[in-house]
Amino acid sequence: MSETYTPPKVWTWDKENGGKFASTNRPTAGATHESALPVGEHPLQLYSLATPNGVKVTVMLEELLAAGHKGAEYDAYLIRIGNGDQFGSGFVGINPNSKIPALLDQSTPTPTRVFESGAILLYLANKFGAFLPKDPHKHTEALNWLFWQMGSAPYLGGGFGHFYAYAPEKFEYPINRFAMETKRQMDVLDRHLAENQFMAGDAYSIADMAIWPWYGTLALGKIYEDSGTFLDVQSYKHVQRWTAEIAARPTVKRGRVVNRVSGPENEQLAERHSAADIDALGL
Ligand SMILES: N[C@@H](CCC(=O)N[C@@H](CS)C(=O)NCC(=O)O)C(=O)O
Repeated sequence: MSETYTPPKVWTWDKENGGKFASTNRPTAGATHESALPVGEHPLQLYSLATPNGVKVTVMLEELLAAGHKGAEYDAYLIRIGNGDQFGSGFVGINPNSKIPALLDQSTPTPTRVFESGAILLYLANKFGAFLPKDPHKHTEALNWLFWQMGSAPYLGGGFGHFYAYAPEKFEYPINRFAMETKRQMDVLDRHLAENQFMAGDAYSIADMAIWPWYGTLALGKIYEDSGTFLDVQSYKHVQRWTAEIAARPTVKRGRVVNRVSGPENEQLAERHSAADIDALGL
């Protein structure tokens, strides 16, 4: 790869351009193969993987169940994005964007598909009337931060994470650009959490559930190897306080293991079909 690159007049696909996701990335949408999705007996069918975007939803489902919402019972099926499962015809039917997480609600008169993790959190919050404050001011504040996360995390994951951890070479320009932006975002959170217990004020909400799997995991130094030191995450004291408080929730401990197929053995649960599947891990 040359140091100075002059873009051609028309971009063409170089399949060999390397990087961790080169085998699945492509410039077109749609299904690549026929593959029906499995369907279980519970009202909610989740097709996902325990990346930060996937964890948002499994934490919400565990929160709903713990709060007594029996209608939130779910089957969680594993989508191995490294193997291209997201391009199967059944998955594309639920999410034409071919990205986890995707949800199918079979309890509605006709099944409802929901994709985009923020839309899934909002759908579940509205369906069960939970984890989204009713007070108009706090409600709006929760939505402000939910949408902040949806717009901001691609700079952390697709920007910083991609160039710091996954790109075939370490390029200074994009690492600098996205390290600076990620630190700016951490400072945004730190200043807000200095004044607020949770993102929407005094009540834990879907805004926290959206933000924690990305920025809390970063604060714990667990997202990209050595990135905690590189970005000096310990200096964000209020993010650290909030991260620890949320990490201690039993529901978060449960939700983060669902559809997880890497890391410590006792934190891996490829599929979840009942509470007992998680209980068996003895978290
Ligand atoms: N904005 C989407 C992003 C989802 C997303 O990027 N999912 C990744 C895993 S974290 C994925 O499925 N990647 C597979 C691919 O890009 O082919 C959301 O929040 O749901």
